[in-house]
Amino acid sequence: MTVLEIIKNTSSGIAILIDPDKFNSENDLLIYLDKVSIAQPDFVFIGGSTVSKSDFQNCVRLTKEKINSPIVIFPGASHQLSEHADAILFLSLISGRNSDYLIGHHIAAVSELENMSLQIIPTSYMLIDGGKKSSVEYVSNTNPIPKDAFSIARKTALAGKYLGHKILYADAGSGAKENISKEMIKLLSATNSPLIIGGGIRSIEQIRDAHQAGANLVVIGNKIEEDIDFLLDIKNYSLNLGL
Ligand code: 1GP
Repeated sequence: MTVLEIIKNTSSGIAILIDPDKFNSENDLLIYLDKVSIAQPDFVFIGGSTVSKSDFQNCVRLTKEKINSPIVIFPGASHQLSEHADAILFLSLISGRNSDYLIGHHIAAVSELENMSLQIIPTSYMLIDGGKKSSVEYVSNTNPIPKDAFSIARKTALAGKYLGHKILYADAGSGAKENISKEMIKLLSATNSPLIIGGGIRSIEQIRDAHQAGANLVVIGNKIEEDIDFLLDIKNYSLNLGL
């Protein structure tokens, strides 16, 4: 199955986000990867708002060596590419009005992408206000959709779908104070696009709520960096779903 098909066919997926910028040394990254591999997440996402090309490529290569889960590029910019990954979320930041993040970086990535065999997944990427200014918001110089602007969020999601995007990623931003509400997830899920939810998720209850509200895949980054034992909770959650 392709990465897109796996996401479409799950209602309880978990992706662990690795931002290569968060590690001070290769050794720190290797220790982290060993721990993530034990949790056996459905996916590893790799990307960040400010990561350099060499750090990015090194991180994907090492992740491929250490972890069996499919690797999906969650790019912060056009240089975040690697042939060692399985797929790339070809993100269009449709909550914003910055042409660089709607089409500019995409064109810049083409000459490398056409020489790689990555699965390219056209993705609507929507930032929803998470209670503090996120790095993506700052770097892209865009505003998120207010957390209670349900009609705007729904219409934005549908516009992305009508443009041909195959998946919707709604993100409260890395380290968000407030994760996306169940009400918002239900509304976005009703647009019938495979749905990825992330930003500020810090508990199993929040993961369960997101899945029950209609998220196919939940992305977790900061919480694991802060509390590595959370990986065990995630593993138990996934195991218990199969019972
Ligand atoms: C951010 O959705 C991801 O783009 C993950 O956010 O690091 O807050 O889990 P956290």
